[in-house]
Amino acid sequence: MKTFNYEKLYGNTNFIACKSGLIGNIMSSSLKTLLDRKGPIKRIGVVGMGYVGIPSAVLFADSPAFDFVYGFQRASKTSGYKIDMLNRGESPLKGEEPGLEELIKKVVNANKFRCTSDFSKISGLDAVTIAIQTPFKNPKDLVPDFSALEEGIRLVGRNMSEGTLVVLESTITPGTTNGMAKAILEEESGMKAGEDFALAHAPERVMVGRLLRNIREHDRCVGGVDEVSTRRAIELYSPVLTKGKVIPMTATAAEVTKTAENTFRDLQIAAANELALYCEAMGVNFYDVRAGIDSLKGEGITRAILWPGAGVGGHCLTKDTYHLERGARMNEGKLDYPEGKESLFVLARHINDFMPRHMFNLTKDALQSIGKTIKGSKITILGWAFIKNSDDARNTPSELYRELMIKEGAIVKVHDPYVKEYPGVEILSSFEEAVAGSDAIAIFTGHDNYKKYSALQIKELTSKIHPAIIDGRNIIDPDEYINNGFVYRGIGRGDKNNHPIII
Ligand code: SAJ
Repeated sequence: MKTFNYEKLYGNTNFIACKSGLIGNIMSSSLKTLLDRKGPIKRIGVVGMGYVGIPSAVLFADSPAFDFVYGFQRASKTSGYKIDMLNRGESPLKGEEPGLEELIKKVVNANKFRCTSDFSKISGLDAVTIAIQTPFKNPKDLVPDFSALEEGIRLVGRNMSEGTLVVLESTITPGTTNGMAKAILEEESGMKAGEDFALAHAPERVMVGRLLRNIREHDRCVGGVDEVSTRRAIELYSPVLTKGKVIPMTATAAEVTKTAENTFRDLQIAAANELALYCEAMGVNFYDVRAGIDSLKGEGITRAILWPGAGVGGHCLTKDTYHLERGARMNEGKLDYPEGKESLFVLARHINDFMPRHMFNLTKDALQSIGKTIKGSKITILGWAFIKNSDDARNTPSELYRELMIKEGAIVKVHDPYVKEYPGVEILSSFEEAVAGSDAIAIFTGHDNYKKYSALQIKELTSKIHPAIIDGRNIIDPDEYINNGFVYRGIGRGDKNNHPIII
């Protein structure tokens, strides 16, 4: 683990310079003096006990560089249960999260971590990070729902002390740290950012299923509203990084970096989805084409073709494009862009949002090929989580498909091995019960569990002569199913989607 040289960081002004040389505005001496007097960060608060806040808090708590960590969670009906669970050393996150439960137990037993809903405990802490969801109320008009974030920032501002470092880890519209966040903290605390307290943005880069590893091993972009804030934030994150390194920049550059990296990923997925749709139309196998394109290597040629699928879900890719768009459009006057042309990034969102509807069209086509309609058919959705082997169902692509099916008069059953409950949807944990009597099965999530079932086993459960199977994650072998009398459809499988039905 990296040791932290406090003197070296503060003593030497050109310790770290990013390409632009800017790591925030000029170094304000008053804040530097204040922090020098305060000394190194020892007591930390993490606001928001979710997929980002919980692993961050226990990693801070597990670091010998820090003395104690509070996890702050509102005692709300939906999330209050997490407080007692965490203080019992249990993880409220149900998916596969290697090492997380053990680490929670360790830091709770060592009295280095405690979860509380008493936000007054923020006073006297040296640093507070905020990891609260930042969804979009209405992507079309680029209106974010910052209500939860704003409330969190207000609670921090109301309770923080002089010299506290506040770090926003949530993904936010570029300009928010220097804008809304700074204004609220100054209003609530009566203090000034960059003089009486430090303020920075250090966006999270975690993926469910590898939360701890991602925080330790991914590089961390850290951007303060001024140079002292950036350095204080570097002091906070350096001790928890193992392979990752800190990348200092300005707060706005960090906001753009985060929103852009997710926007680019979404764009790459949209390109794969569009190519898959084209491959279906032209009767070829996307995966052959992908392997072909991927074979062009060397001379610095990289071909990062991602994977098509039943849709893009989660709390990140489904909204970060709109944060980036909003950041740019808030500078409309300075933006030079082709007249009347839609943003490439937003178009990518539309293509990825179309994929559950494409799954619906494939199901309709498959049933029609055996003289059935969606109306009255029994449809099974395999996978409600947005990503495999996880219980995370935020913005799951399965939801639109289910709605379209119900609207068309189908009887829909949903199965997921990890997601236990979801507002308004009955999630079955018995695979057999979910598939029994089904006319069509749509694979929405590539859970490893599903790979253990054979075509014959599934056919028996459906007790249909020609059940339909729609593979939205390319996890089954089309020939195994076709040869067992299934009607097969797969995203990107133009080579198989018009197969003759084997009697
Ligand atoms: N997906 C595809 N095809 C692909 C990859 C993903 O259809 O080739 C779908 C997935 O099935 C899922 C969705 O996209 O429904 C998102 O998947 P993801 O693998 O991007 O998972 P996230 O959203 O949890 O993680 C992303 C990551 N961002 C980048 O890699 C740039 C992660 O590093 C971020 O920390 C995370 O967003 C976040 O929290 O912002």
